[in-house]
Amino acid sequence: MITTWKKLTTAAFVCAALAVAATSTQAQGKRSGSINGREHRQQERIRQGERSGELTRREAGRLEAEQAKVRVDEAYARRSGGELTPEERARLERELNKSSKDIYQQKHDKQTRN
Ligand SMILES: [Ca+2]
Repeated sequence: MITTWKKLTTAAFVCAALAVAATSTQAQGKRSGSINGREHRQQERIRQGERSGELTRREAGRLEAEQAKVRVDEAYARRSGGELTPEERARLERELNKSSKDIYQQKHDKQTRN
């Protein structure tokens, strides 16, 4: 019971954070272009990998989860009004460097859907 409740609470928090992220993405427009632009492009790369079969469903699922984590961290960093401090920005850039590398690796390993 307690575990289920915890899971629900966590899920609710993630949903709320993603909603905040979506809202702030719209509100921020170009000012935060580099972070949101990178998130967008990485998401596209994952979709492309799914279409081409370079990513197995499992690989795609893991990469999607990694993207979701970055968006939650971004929402958390923006909670005070949208602006990122240089430290927050640097941290998100680091996470995006890692996820970008992970996408590359998964698209170029021997596991494919076909
Ligand atoms: Ca692969």
